[in-house]
Amino acid sequence: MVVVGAGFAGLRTLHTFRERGLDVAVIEANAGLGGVWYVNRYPGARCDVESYDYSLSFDPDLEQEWRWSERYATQPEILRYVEHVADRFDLRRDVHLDTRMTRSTYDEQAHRWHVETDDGDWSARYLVMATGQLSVTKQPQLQGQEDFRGRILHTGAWPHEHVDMTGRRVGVIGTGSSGTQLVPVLAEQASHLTVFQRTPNYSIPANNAPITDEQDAEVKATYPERRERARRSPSGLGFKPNKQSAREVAEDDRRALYEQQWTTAGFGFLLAYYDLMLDERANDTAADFIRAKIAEKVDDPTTAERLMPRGYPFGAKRPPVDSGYFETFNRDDVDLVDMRETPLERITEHGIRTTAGEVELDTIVFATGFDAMTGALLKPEIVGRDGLTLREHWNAGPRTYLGVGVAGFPNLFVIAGPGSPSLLSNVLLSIEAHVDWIAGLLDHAAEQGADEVEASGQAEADWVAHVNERAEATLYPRAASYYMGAEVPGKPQVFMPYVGGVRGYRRVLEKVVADDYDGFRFT
Ligand code: N01
Repeated sequence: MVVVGAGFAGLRTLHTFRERGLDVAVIEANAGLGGVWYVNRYPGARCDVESYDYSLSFDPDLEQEWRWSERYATQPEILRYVEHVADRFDLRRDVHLDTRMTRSTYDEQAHRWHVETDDGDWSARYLVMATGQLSVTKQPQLQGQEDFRGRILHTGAWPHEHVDMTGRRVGVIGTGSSGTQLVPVLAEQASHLTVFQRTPNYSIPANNAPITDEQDAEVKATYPERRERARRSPSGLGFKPNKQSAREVAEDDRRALYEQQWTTAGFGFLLAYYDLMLDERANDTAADFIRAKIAEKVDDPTTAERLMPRGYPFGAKRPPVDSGYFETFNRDDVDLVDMRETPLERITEHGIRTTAGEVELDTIVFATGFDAMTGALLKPEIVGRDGLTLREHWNAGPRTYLGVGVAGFPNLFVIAGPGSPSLLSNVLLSIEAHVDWIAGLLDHAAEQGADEVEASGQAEADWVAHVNERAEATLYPRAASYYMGAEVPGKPQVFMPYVGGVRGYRRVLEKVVADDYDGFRFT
């Protein structure tokens, strides 16, 4: 088996299949382990899922011995955890770093994948794409970029050496999760910070805090129950959905619940009422609450107004989970440029020019995100049956069966791919669920004496239709989000993750197993 990517998905795949006796090689383009956590080193980078949930669950001893220090772990701490896992399970010996897959071709006679890399070729029965959902950065091609005399950085490809921002005038373009995490920390370092905002975001406070020994002991005493709660929850985060509608309750009660969720729940705020992503008027109640919070936090009413998201539902773009983002705009040394009022014209030698004039800068940071969900799958060329490439097969948007298999691409599996809960879930939990499920699938193939496992075209078409139908019944498609492919000009506009929730999706997978892996062909 060749696995592409040595982030959490690739390492978990390596461990699971090596334990089952397969020869597994992981190829990884970066010089180190950790995938997104290896490259997203910008100041302030941390996870927006709680540490105890954003961690591997397959080994109870690992769960007990690792001690998280904060409710939301920082990037360096997560990377230390990845390294620990790699050492503890002796994973490094099968990982080939600095090796990029360039092309893979399925050999229909041999039933094997021929995998080409920039450091030699491999042949494998199974090819597993563990390439992540947010691993190819989106570099905006702004006019005049080459003229800029200062430094340009991207949050998703941050340098490994320390970047000293002391005394520097810094401009940040982009106010998604990365920008929102970066801005408060950069404001402390830079002499002046200018944030260039295109779309305001509904950001939720993280309420981050150190984890005490008592809290740690409490979680570890009941870890299996916590994991099970997560698996049975809609998002894989363990939040119990409220069965009430936001529109059914009295305004005071609703405000009280929002207030409580705002100060405790982080991402779980989105689940305050079951219909926030189903009913526009229910969603408006949460959006209004967040806008009122922004007005409370930001002293200058004009700046507050500019920071208030409008025109798309709360949650339809993934909400950032921040630590002091809005408050940062109360500083004298931080400015907000609203690019809807004063659009960016070009990068100049000395900074950024908008229709309101030039802002002089020493450093520009692109916090402009990723070619999400399909970027890393389409970057190399993957050639399936009859010479069909994955890019051709997906020219109108990604098509998968269950987010795992692709018709016409036998023995190819995607971990947490488009068509599965993926970015709408606690991704770590979804990764582990997929790896274990694929293990069962390959056991079944072995029992059948099959050399080839392939999703059928019909099963794929039915699943794609189901994924779209479920998404259409929600408010998710109503924003120009990366879930929709809207972040990259020219990308097909199709809602990519499965909105049916972790619990609902698990039931689908169980049913497919009960029906002898219905939808897959074993030959
Ligand atoms: O990227 P984004 P991100 N000119 O795509 C703007 C995960 N993550 O890196 O909204 C000007 O969300 C763009 O504007 P608009 C998490 O899942 C997790 O912040 O398109 N602006 C937007 O404001 C997250 O959701 C953690 O109008 C341009 C921003 O750049 C995902 O990664 C931490 C532009 C991009 O926002 C992506 O987050 C960080 C242009 N040409 C990230 N192009 C955790 O905590 C883009 N923008 C785990």
